[in-house]
Amino acid sequence: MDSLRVEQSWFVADMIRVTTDMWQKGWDERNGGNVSLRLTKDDVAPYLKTWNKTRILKLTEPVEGLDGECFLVTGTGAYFRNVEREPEQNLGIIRVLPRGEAVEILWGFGKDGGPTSELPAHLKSHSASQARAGAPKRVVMHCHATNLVSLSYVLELTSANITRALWEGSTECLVVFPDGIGTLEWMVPGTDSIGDATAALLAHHPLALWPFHGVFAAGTTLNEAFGLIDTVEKSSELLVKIISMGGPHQTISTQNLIDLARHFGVTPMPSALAQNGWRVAPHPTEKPRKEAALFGAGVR
Ligand code: 2HA
Ligand code: ZN
Repeated sequence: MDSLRVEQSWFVADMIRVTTDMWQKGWDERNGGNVSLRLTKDDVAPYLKTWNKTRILKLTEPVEGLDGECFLVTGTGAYFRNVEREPEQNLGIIRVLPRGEAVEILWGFGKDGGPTSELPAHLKSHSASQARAGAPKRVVMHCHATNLVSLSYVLELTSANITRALWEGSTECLVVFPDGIGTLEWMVPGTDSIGDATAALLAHHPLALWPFHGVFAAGTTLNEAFGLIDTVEKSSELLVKIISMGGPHQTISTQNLIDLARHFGVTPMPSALAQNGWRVAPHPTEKPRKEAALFGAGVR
């Protein structure tokens, strides 16, 4: 009898597809980006017996609320470009051990590889994102979405301002992410601190911006997490073009946003709805001004 191979499972197939799409989008140069998918007991049950050479990896800090949970995760140093060709080298499956102090590597990551360097942010975000309403969030996704990262150099970095700009960048955005995008300060990646800060944002928003670096999304499926980032990135591309053309001459108004929210039955993030338009940060060579340039609001 042929032995059951996890490479043939729906979850490895879907992970290959999404990481390949992310590579082709240009969001994951070199080893940039990482993805984790929570697996159910039913997902892993058929394969558990075939995984008999496991390794233990101690976590830098214990993680709460995930004891016994299994995740399919991209590997540290893994190039998304290579996931399709060598899934067992570039992906792996981990199980969180009791007390959340360590994980057991059940499958993958080559001979001596391990899970993504951003594992703290992933595990903490898996835990925290369950606080949001709706179906369980099984996916945490990080990448270097080009236009969104570009915007982080120019827009005033508050969650309300970035959210408002993205909502005005294209009409579907408010409907796709009414809870907006949270924004961090620049922080050193791969640390427990950036993991804690990201998880705190993903308890309230489906998305978190790491300025000058990338984005995190927490979604119910790989498809949904990818769709969130794709939508944000489309709006960001439009905004980059709009700002490059000198800024908007007209835009989606606050009343338009209210009408959209009512029609689609969503509740917009209050601080982003209350903000009148969106702002670019003052250029460092500009003299201090009373108020930063108002891009959105100035065109009503
Ligand atoms: O895995 O993207 O943030 C490489 C990264 C770190
Ligand atoms: Zn990154």
